[in-house]
Amino acid sequence: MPTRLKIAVQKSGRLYDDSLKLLKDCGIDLKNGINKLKTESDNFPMEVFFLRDDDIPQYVEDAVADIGIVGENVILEKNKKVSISEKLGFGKCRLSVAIGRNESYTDCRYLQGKKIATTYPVLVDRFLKEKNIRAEIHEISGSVEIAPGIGLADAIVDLVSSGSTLFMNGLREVETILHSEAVLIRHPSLGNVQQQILEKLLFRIRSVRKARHTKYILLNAPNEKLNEIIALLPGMKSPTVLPLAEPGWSSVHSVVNENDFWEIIEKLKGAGAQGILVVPIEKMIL
Ligand code: PRT
Ligand code: ZN
Repeated sequence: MPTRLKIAVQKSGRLYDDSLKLLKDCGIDLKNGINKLKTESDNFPMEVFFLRDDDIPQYVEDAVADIGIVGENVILEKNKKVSISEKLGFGKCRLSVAIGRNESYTDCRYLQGKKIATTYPVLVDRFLKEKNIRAEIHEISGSVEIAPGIGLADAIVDLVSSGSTLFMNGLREVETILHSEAVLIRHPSLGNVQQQILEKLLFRIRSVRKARHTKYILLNAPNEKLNEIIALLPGMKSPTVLPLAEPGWSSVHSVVNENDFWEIIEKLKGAGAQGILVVPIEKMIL
């Protein structure tokens, strides 16, 4: 069997859907086998292992998997010998300190001598040392948010995304220890073939991610306004300009960044652009 790049992804949970979607958007089709532990691709030299997220760093360190997709929070907590190849832009969250909603809080000295419940003892310990605070870390394996309510701890450190879990448990966020998102990790020394497959994969991931943030824009412009309109459009190089059947008018095509999008549209309309169409881009190869 030809060499395949072995990737570990979460078998279920918050990163599962986005991890598989990323592979799909990269044009990698996976066999829908009954085997839920692993599968492979027919059209890309890749084998996929489905694992618990906490185990992924160890599997990659041990080279059982060559690469993996996991939250940066897990990598930083576990301290394994793996390197981060690429941030992936999904699974975004923050690791935060939370205390009872009615407690008064001015700064992190509040935590001095307190009991903190968390599933992230390493990151909490590092944070406390940086801030010169002595506190007791109480490691628990889940449902951290209930610890203050049952008298197990004075504060917690946990992952937060919308904040609703904290809110529902009468807690409020007072410090952010780190921001995290899903990352692609790799074994530090891959074989030549695996390295080449990884580079292909990274090229595709970057093209897909770039396209997600970019839109293709088409508009009609009166020729006397073309220079002004073109100046508003950054594009990859310069915009494409095609004559319309109607004399004195041109069609202008370009790409715009999602972040600048509304501002540019308003300016384009102000400059006389008409019939503006905005369409998603599937892949963007630079
Ligand atoms: O079974 P397995 O061990 O694989 O999964 P798991 O239960 O350990 O992990 P999972 O699926 O919950 O999370 C996987 C990864 O998703 C984490 O390591 C983070 O990198 C990322 N992520 C993003 C989150 C969240 N957002 C998140 N909100 N992980 C957990 N949460 C939890 C948090 O612990 C808290 O209980 O969601 C709750 C808070 O959410 P909000 O929206 O109420 O603030
Ligand atoms: Zn887990």
